[in-house]
Amino acid sequence: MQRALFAPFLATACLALAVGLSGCQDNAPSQAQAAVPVDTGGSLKGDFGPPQGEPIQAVLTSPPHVPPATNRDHPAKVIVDLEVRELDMEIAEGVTYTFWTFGGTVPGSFIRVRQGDTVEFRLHNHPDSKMPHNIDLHGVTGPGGGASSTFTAPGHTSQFTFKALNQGLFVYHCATAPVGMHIANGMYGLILVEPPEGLPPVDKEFYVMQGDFYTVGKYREKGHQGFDMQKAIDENASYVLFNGAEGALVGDNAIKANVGEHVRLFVGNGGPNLVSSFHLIGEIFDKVWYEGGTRYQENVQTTIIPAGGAMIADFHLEIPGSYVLVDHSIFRAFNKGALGILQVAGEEDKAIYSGKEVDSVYLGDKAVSQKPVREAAAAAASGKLTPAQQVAAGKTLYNGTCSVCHQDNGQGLPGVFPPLAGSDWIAGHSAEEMIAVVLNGLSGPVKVNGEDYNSVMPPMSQLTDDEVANILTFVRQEMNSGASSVNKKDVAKVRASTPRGDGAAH
Ligand code: HEC
Ligand SMILES: [Cu+2]
Repeated sequence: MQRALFAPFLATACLALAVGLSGCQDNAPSQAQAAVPVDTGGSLKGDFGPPQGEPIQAVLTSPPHVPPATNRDHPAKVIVDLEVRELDMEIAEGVTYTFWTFGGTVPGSFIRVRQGDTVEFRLHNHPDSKMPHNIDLHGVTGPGGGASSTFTAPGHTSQFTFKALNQGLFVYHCATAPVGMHIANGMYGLILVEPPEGLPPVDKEFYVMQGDFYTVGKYREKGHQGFDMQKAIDENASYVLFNGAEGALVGDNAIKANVGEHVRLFVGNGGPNLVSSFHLIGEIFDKVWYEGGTRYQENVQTTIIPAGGAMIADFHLEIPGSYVLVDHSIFRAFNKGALGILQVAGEEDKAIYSGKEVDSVYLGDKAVSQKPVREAAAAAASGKLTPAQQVAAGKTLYNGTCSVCHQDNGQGLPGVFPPLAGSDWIAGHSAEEMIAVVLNGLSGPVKVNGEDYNSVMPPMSQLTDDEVANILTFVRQEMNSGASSVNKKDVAKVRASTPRGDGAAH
């Protein structure tokens, strides 16, 4: 996109350098010269005159989809209709949350216009809403970015018009008081203002946006969860998510591409609090338009996306498999949900990568859809949870939680990790004692099926009561022929009766 401007700029640079240096040759630009940025002129040069032709209705897309390129060589009048909806949706398996949305999704609908366009923006607040809302678009030149012009009560519509003077990828968000709460509930999205010549063409484009969420219950605690203002003030997120839900980009929802394709990610960070260290495990970004601006950096591993900021990343796919999007502040990925998958199909290339997928151990239960967990949670909510549902949910949770050490089928590793399947330790101990092992860990000598172990199992108290109940029901019934099931009240009792040590999860 900067190509057309290179030649004249290099000539100028040569002139300037020639004052103090010799040997500046026009026909042999050095690498350093080629990387010197070109001035786009900013908002001063972003007005290409009045809109031409008939007004165009903007195509809005839900994440992870991106509207097609505008493919225009002139400024137009573009009409955007965006509707605010307050909706109960899943934030994690078996956990619901009342999201406030732009367009019915978190993040909100993706908007794509061209620099110089005149945008007629209509904000509709659905009659079922309980709150007034507005919108501040970071791509708007003018006080409040549209916020004061768009304060909209439930059942009303507001309209304002702006000219998109600066190119770039911009965040938009609600700015109605309390602003932090509206953003924490999911009120943000992205608007791309294309440079006049468009972005370089790629094969696939995706829309991903990170956000942090604050629930009264802890991570994955089942049922409907309300917003926790104090946790938000303390910046103590219960969830850090891509596209508004744990699993929004996992399993069947993974984004998909093929070997040989050029892929582009438009990634925003709604915050409200946390800065993202955005990383794609197993790929290197060929280009990153950092902070959503005009310059790109090349060959990037991890890029910072500020709260209320965005970036564009381009890369080429060589090897098939699962590539994992994470916030590399890594507890957020594995313990708060900030994880998504790019599933790449195609031919192996052993010269570049030898193969062998390690997902199951690396990602644990994060890489697979947790449908059985959701079904068990729904059944528990209606008081009809069966041991079979607990076993199914427990099996899903066992994978990656316990299987890392006790192995996929509970067979253990001789001398290192004792078996859970057909364990005489389990046969000789109560359900309460098993619960205590999971919550508090176990160390010192133990004998299982005639073999001595003297190692350490760390406490796994970050698991919720129903997760522990379901895992142990699976281990007891499926791996140890029919011991009794465990319910979450038993787990709560054991948890309450054992003080948590320093540094343990609650
Ligand atoms: C980091 C490795 C690790 C993980 C993860 C782990 N364990 Fe263990 N577990 C051990 C070790 C090591 C021992 C033996 C401790 C000792 O030697 O005192 C053990 C012992 C046990 C025992 C008693 C001995 C037996 O084999 O019957 C039970 C029950 C058990 N673990 C259940 C679980 C469950 C359920 C999970 C998942 C929630 C789990 N463990 C996760 C390492 C682990
Ligand atoms: Cu709002």
